[in-house]
Amino acid sequence: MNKRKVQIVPPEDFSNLKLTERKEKAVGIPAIISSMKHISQELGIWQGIKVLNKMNQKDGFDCPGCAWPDPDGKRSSLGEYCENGVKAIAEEATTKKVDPNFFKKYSVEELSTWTDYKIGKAGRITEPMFLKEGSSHYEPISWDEAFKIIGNKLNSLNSPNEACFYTSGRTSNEAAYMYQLFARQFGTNNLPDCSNMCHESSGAGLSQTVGIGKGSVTLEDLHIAEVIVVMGQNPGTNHPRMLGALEKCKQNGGKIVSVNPIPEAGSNVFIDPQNPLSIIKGGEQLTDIYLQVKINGDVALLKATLFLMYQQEQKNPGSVFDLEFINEFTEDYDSFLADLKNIDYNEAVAESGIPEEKIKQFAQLLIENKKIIICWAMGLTQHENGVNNIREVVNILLAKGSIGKPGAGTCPVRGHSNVQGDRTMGIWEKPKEDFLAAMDQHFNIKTPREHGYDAVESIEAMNQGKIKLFMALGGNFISATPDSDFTGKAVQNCDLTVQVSTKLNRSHLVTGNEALILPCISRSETDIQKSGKQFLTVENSMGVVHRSKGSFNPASPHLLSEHAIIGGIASATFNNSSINWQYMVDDYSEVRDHIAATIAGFDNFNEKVKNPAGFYLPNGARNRKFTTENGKAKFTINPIPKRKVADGNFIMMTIRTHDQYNTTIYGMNDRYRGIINERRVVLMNKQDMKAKGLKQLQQVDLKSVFKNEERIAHNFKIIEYNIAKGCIATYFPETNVLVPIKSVAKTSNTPVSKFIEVEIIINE
Ligand SMILES: Nc1nc2c(c(=O)[nH]1)N[C@H]1C(S)=C(S)[C@@H](COP(=O)(O)OP(=O)(O)OC[C@H]3O[C@@H](n4cnc5c(=O)[nH]c(N)nc54)[C@H](O)[C@@H]3O)O[C@H]1N2
Ligand SMILES: Nc1nc2c(c(=O)[nH]1)N[C@H]1C(S)=C(S)[C@@H](COP(=O)(O)OP(=O)(O)OC[C@H]3O[C@@H](n4cnc5c(=O)[nH]c(N)nc54)[C@H](O)[C@@H]3O)O[C@H]1N2
Ligand SMILES: [Mo]
Repeated sequence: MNKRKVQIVPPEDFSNLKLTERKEKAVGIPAIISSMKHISQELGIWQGIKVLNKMNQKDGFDCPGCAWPDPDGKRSSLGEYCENGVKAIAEEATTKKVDPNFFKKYSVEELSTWTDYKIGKAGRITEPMFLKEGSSHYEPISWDEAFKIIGNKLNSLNSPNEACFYTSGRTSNEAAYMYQLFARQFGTNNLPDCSNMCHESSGAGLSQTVGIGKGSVTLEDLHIAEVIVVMGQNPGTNHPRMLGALEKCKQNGGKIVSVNPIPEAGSNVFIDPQNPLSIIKGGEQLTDIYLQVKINGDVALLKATLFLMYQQEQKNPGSVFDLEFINEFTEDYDSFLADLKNIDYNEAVAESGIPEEKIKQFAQLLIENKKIIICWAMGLTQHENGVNNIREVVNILLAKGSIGKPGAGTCPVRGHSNVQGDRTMGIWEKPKEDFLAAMDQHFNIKTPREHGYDAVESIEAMNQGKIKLFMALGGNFISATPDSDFTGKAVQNCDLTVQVSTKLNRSHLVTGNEALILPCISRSETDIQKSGKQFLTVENSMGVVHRSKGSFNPASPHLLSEHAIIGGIASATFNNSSINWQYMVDDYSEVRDHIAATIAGFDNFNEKVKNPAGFYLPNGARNRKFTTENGKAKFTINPIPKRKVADGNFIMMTIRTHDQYNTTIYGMNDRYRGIINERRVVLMNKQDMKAKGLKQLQQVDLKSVFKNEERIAHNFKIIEYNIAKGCIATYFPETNVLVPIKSVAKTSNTPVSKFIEVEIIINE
């Protein structure tokens, strides 16, 4: 048993909160100033500019931030990046170092009392480190010894299923492919990933209805859409380059609808920092209709809207819905209609929380237009009914025939820059039979058929002592997962935890009995192997696979690539392997040849990837070739969610600030929301504050209530905010301690991070 007394959750102290004006406008000059500040603090201005000149260019590296696509054609010479991409690269290319002296100076217990911000700012990890059983400090270890420890441990397990291999979505296609192959050759499908906590509901909802778990639109489609609906997403912060696409849509006469419990900055006005005219003009008003939905009121909103659309359709059949498309390409339209006719329209309006007038405006827009795109992110997926949310989105698009034609379709906006590619490469705990069969045949191995653990199941298995070795290829499992205390203790049950990382985070401090840190080179850095300089490939949110090539010196000469680390572990684990792991490390095109032989859409991979703009993967929904069982897209019936919270309690969503990348805290400001230098805040509606007798900046604790279980987080300040009534917002990961492990989405098993019942307790 692990005796170290480490802190699982970040310290609950306040910083020094300042409130400033809330921003209606996104990007513009303040964004340029903010990016430059981050880059000069971390790597100096000249090196910074050199690095930025390579980001998202055809001969450069893919931005390590979000998965928003690059233009297929010419790239802007002024830079293809955004403020938050700059922060992401500043964080990665920092010149600060976490070296063996650092670990000698600070014990893991001491480091665990630091804030996540301070931990992350310590710098890049320079050498492999080992935390021995009973030891308080990490010590340096050679790569060979580290690989041996892992190999020996794996070979000592009673079953391959006592090992678990997590992936975060920054990993390249080639590394992801090697990693899943390694896990399956070893004998387990325990391959949880960050996607389990992210767009898993999108994958499930879309596969069931249109036959592919990915979106159907391209970047060009957004430019020519007549209506773009942005639901449960904050593009101004999390996908800033999407604002440019929304702007193009507007300039072409399109309309933008935003559905969100809070009016997020970027969705209102966008100032293009690369366009001096836009700066002078004061930007483009982006949102035409803002619908302030209650948290999880989306199905109710969509149903009320469909009801209004159908009323119009009945008057003149075929005038609103695309009956030709429905007849030829879909099924279950009749049962969908039967259900729609019977809904309680007034209840649906009330449950959405939106004034009826606004819903009518929205319905009218959808009635009048035929090229509709619906974009969404975590506001739809991280709900108990997350899968149903996506299915209801699909219902609207199918009714309008708005899929599989230019300017129309589904657009789940992905998070991590290669999360979609990792899944394509087989990072999945529930692999399909045809995928496994292809692996077996190509490599002459026998991959396991039994499904593995996803992220939540892994935590439960660790809690029950069923996992002895936990390895993570990137990410920050401790802080990204729900129920921090429960998860932390579960991970501490492991014999050995292994983290392949660039930077220090809480998962290096809350560990198994023994722990290894294996530091790797990052995307912007040169990767030289036996056959010479290597490049990687990634897949963006729209299914374009393209290469990414780093060109800067690695942060330390001791770093290995993720590929070399996986290859090293494989060589230390298998004695007589039918797979030549060393070849794959020596030359990544070898990995691409294996991918070409086993994964659909990658034939001639090494040839195709020579095109600097990359190539599109097959996508049936894009051409109305729905890859469901019978080839038809499916209408579905999704009831309005009924979950209520007790009187006086609130529904809490956990969201990102403008200054973080998931658990990496770039800075302490949430500039657009006017919250400076504090993360322990609760955004709350004025009327709710009044009803509860709460004052601005009142100090409170938050207690989450779930099926007679209680969880508490201390010290938050109330901030009056324009948020839907009955709803509050706090920042992730500080409030992950309040997300119950058993509160998960049906089918996708995604933690419900956007609907947490909370009681507010005054603590001063
Ligand atoms: N700079 C930066 N970029 C990022 C990330 C980052 O942390 N920083 N993270 C990356 C990752 S992994 C991901 S998955 C994406 C996340 O991108 P987002 O999904 O935009 O991230 P969140 O902050 O979780 O924001 C959720 C949004 O949904 C709204 N919302 C919450 N509940 C509901 C609801 O019930 N209904 C509706 N309609 N809206 C709701 C919230 O108000 C918020 O605007 O961004 C990626 N890009
Ligand atoms: N309450 C709540 N919880 C959430 C969410 C939420 O909205 N609310 N969002 C969920 C979502 S959408 C996601 S995607 C997950 C994110 O879960 P994760 O992907 O596990 O977390 P990150 O914070 O993105 O991981 C950051 C770490 O990755 C490592 N890293 C960075 N770059 C590289 C690299 O190039 N290689 C390697 N090997 N390591 C690297 C660094 O060490 C860094 O500390 O969190 C989920 N958790
Ligand atoms: Mo994500």
